[in-house]
Amino acid sequence: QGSSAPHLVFVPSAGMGHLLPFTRFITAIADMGVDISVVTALPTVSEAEAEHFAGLFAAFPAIRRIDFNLLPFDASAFADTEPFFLRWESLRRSAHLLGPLIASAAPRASAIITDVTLASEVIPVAKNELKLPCHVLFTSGATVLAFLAYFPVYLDGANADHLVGDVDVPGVRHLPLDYCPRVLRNPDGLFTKQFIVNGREIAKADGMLINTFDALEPEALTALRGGKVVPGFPPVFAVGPLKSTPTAARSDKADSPIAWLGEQPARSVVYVAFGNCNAAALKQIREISAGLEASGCRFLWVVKTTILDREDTAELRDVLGDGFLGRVQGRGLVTKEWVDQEAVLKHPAVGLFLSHAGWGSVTEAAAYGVPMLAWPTLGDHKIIATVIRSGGFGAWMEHWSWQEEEEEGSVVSGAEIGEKVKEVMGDEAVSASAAKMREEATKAVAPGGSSYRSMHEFLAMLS
Ligand code: BUP
Repeated sequence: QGSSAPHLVFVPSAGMGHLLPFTRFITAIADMGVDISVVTALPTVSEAEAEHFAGLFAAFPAIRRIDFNLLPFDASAFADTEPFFLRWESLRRSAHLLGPLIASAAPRASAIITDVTLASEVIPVAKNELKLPCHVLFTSGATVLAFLAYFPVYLDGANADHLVGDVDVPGVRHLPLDYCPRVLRNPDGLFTKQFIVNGREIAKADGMLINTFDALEPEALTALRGGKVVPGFPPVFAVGPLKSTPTAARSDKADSPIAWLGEQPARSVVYVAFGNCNAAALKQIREISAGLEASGCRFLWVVKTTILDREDTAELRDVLGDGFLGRVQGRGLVTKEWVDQEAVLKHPAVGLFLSHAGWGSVTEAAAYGVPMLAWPTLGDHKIIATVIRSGGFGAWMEHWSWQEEEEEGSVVSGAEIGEKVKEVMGDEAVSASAAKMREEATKAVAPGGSSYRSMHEFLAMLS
């Protein structure tokens, strides 16, 4: 790049669900006349992330890497806290080191783009210390962003105990307590504290970048931009759907499901995957298998028995029970491997996506017009499921709860899963809405489209 190109310094956070949107955005703008540096926290949190970073720097040699050595972090004060929340805390507590690190970057940084989980620490470093504009790349949707931004305002007006109830996000929608991330019910929890400080601080950012598009989340985008959620909220740039990157981790293992899909009739396959962080209880996995078998549909199922960063040693045959794989041979493919999900969703053989409703999955399904059957597991998934429902491109079984690993609780029966899969597969209204969403997504990123214009407005603001 020429020396006059703006130099953007990206500060991603931990977790593939956070890293993937960053690399998608970075690779989308890599040839748009900007210099790019990426802060990489060391030690890396997982092999998947290390591979992902390595892939990015190998595919884009012009992108600079800024090593960020984290300070030792004693997590003993946070018993029973999710490993990712601890990792975010560790990043947050080292964030003051970013000032000198970024100050010494050459060419001089022109702006910082931070992950939202680090916002309350990185925005002050950028603005007060480095005197640089700071943008937030939000890794979920605009509806969830509206909830995050409004949540501290809601708490200020709520009772003194900060007890969480239904949250009416102005101009967006009424979110019953049950839709809000369950972890927020613990006012003293680490995540709750991070969520509140980040939610307050993002109002001071110079811009919010989101992997969404106007037709996918019209209410939330209009409300955020109009200052209805939080008055004076920063400019919101809806720049999606962002395409996957040629560096996608482990994409080389993707051949077999794609080859298998090539042998299946159009729109005949249910793709079943619940993201990186959601392992179902064994008894629920058995019911899903019964449901898929009973549905009579073809299926491609990514099974996870443990969450990311723990070794998944269970044998599929033991997990799925005797005879299942034999009975569904030819019409069902089950894998524990990472699949190239975007290639799957893009494939004409796929007719339905049974999903946990993670934002990455929803934007990919919307981009390729694949109807969804949402089975939210945790975190922001129920809020995201409201986007699927209001967009009409899928169904959400609100009463289907999710038990993780060995948790006790009621499971959703195979019979019910099978019925619902069949029903949504055959639902023409849902198919039509999904096809319409794909058209809108395609229009949004094409020259002149809403996301195309948003991306260019953002880039113009940097110069
Ligand atoms: Br699993 C899996 N292949 O096998 P979400 C996931 N992905 O490409 P998250 C694959 O990971 P939460 C696989 O395409 C998507 O971009 C998928 O993101 C890709 O869920 C991403 O859907 C998954 O946002 O869980 O982040 O795993 O939402 O709970 O944080």
